[in-house]
Amino acid sequence: MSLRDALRIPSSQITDEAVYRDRRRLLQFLSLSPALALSGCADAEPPPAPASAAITPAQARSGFKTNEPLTRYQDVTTYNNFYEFGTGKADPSTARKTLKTRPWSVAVGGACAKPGTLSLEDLLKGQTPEERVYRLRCVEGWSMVIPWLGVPLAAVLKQFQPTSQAKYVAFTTLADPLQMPGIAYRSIEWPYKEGLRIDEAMHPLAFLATGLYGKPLPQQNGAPLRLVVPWKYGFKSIKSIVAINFVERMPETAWHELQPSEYGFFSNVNPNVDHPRWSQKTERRIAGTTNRVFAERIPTRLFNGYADQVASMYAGLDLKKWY
Ligand SMILES: Nc1nc2c(c(=O)[nH]1)N[C@H]1C(S)=C(S)[C@@H](COP(=O)(O)O)O[C@H]1N2
Ligand SMILES: [Mo]
Repeated sequence: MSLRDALRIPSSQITDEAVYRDRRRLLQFLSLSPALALSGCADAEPPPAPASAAITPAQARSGFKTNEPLTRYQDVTTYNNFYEFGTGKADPSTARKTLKTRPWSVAVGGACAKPGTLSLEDLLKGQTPEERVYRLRCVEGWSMVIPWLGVPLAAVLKQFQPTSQAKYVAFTTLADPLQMPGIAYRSIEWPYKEGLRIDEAMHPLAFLATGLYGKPLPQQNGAPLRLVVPWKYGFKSIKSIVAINFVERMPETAWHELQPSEYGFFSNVNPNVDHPRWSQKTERRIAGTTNRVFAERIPTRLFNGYADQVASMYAGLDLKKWY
């Protein structure tokens, strides 16, 4: 595939095409001038998390399900962002299934008492799989409702006994050009990286998914293990995780590295803070409809509708400054 092909917009491109084309043009620009991608200066550290951000278990559980119509399996698994397999929405599902998801291991390290590289089976041993029906809001302005299968992130992280130096958690995706054809293009500074503040990572809504619709996770959705953080823009929900690190400083993240003025570390869904190039007030809901072209536009909600569960973590934080 040529670079031109990789950046071509397929005629099947549907949701928010103008916005999407714009984002892709930025990518093209950045990948052709790598120096620009590195020109962002480091942000100052944000104020620490409030001391008591605890929510009750009942409050947490109220966010675990929603009665909103589910996005069809077919759409969840064919309309994807997974740039390691190409930048088109259909690329991840149509790419040859070259990603080898078994055996799979995850290296966990940094500020913790019990670091180690564990097989996926050992990482998840003793955990009880749960279903979570979450909204997923992409920064591009479309959203889905997805029934995930997996385990709470906190339960997995606690096994490694993070120390008091562990202020943030950094996640890394596999970056293997032999298994991931999109790695040949510098659309992102591979490997894809993401991060959470430690209290966000330990929040009951933060989830590690291993499946969806009761089935194992397809390659295009981030098999065999991906993060799901429902109150943040979709790009925080990093796929095909191979490393987890407890760190003291706010870690660099893939989209922030590419364009710091447009993609912040927190990236909480917020209709009151527009993307510099488009509004975030509404979204096109790809759910409960057979036609995603004319999927209805609905208002975007603060923290993607999870404010009751998560807002306390950001008390006193200027959400415009810490976008
Ligand atoms: N490694 C990796 N993780 C990723 C991405 C990616 O390109 N690479 N795309 C992100 C974006 S922009 C979104 S919206 C979600 C999409 O998840 P889905 O395809 O399962 O709906 O995955 C996120 N995780
Ligand atoms: Mo996204």
